[in-house]
Amino acid sequence: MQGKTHWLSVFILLLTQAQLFGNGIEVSNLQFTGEAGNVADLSFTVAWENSWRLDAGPGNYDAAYIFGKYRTAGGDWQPMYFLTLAGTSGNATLERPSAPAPGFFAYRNAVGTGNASFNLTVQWDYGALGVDGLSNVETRIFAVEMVHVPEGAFQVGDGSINGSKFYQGEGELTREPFSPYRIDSEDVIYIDIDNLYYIDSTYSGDQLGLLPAEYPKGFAGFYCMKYEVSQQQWVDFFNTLTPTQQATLDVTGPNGKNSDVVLDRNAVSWDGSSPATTSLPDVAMNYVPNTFMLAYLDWAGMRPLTELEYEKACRGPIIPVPGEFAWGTTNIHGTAYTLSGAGTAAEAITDPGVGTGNAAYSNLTPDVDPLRVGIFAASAVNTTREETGGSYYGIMELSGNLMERCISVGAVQNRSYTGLTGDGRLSETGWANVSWWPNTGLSFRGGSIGQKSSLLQVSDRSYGSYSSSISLSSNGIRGAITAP
Ligand SMILES: [Ca+2]
Ligand SMILES: [Ca+2]
Repeated sequence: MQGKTHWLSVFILLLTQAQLFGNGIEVSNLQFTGEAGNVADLSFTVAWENSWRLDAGPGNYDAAYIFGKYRTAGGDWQPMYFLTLAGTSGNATLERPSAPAPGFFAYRNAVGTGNASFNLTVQWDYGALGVDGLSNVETRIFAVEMVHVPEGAFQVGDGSINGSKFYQGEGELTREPFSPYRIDSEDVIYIDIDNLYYIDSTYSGDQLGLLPAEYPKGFAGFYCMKYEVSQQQWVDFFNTLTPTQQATLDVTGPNGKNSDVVLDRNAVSWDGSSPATTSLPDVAMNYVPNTFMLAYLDWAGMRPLTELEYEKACRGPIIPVPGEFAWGTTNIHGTAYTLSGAGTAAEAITDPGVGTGNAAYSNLTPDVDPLRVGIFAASAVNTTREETGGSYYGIMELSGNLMERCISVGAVQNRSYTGLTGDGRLSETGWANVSWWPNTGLSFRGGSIGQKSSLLQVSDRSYGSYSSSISLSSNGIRGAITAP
């Protein structure tokens, strides 16, 4: 239920030891179970709660995205690329995304809901990497909950044009009524007054250009993280970096929150040499500038969403409702929330709205701070889309909590984006180094803890393209991967 990346680390000499982390997605029983010709069999169990595969409604499924890192003799961590994948429990479908993403997906091979648990074995060709035997090898396997968004047509914009929302241009700027813009392929989209368009505002974007065929438009299927990245996920990432990379991506440093104390619930602390820690592992990770977000996604073998994919992830293929939020209606709770179990994995809201939409926004959270990921699904009185805040496909917190940074339609360096994923490796200094990934001009979507409700609307583009990469208490991280 929580959006943690849980990793499990093992030395070959300690095969029987397994660590379990929290109550979200878990990796356990990690061990080398065979070895032949310098190719090792690596086996483990991945399990999480509230999994689904549906044949009606959205007709989609959730999945674990699994990737590994290894190091030898305490050296630098490197990504693991697996030769072959095998589901040994018989109930999982395994799927590898396009190169260079180093991980793979595991999901239900049949319709069902509830707990998922898969026993998996993958083959790792360590000999090809020049690794001399397994005795000094340490491996960590990470798992992230994701949601499959199927291929299909949909619409962007909701029929209103305030907030520089997308609409179908009809040649005259002021002509009403406005229609959403339908996307029914990955073909080139022209941005002009006769095609995809939006009205000009301070951060709307340049109203120019075209989206090449390679730019992900949301028609093709993709996987989207079920939750915003948590602080534990960030710390797990940070603690696999080299000292040079850590100096670059230190959220406690001047490019982040510039403090080791808890600030707006960012509780990440780092003394410059020991592993970084957080006392709020389940709370969404904030204070990350664009460059930090992109580094995380490159390391994990993921990529940013485009703002078109963001609207698809929220709305699905159904007809847009003017002013709708990620849960598909315009209803939204307006009274401050009370927390129980604050700071724990079981952090919950004791007084969620009933029969209306729930989200963290407009000062409704204690001290205007972000909440733990997945809190609304866990707290809802009725498990409706409104009360859980869930999107059409079951993706959480797409409206509110932290802002969703997406690749914009409205900036030239963003329109060159091709949807290439990271390869699991950062530059020596710690930056993402994926072709055509922009780090400025991004679209800040879905609103956040301190913002008014209109900014939480699915189609709102008040920050359709924002010029700089800044560290804010209200910006977070969410990753995607194009479906193979
Ligand atoms: Ca959000
Ligand atoms: Ca890279």
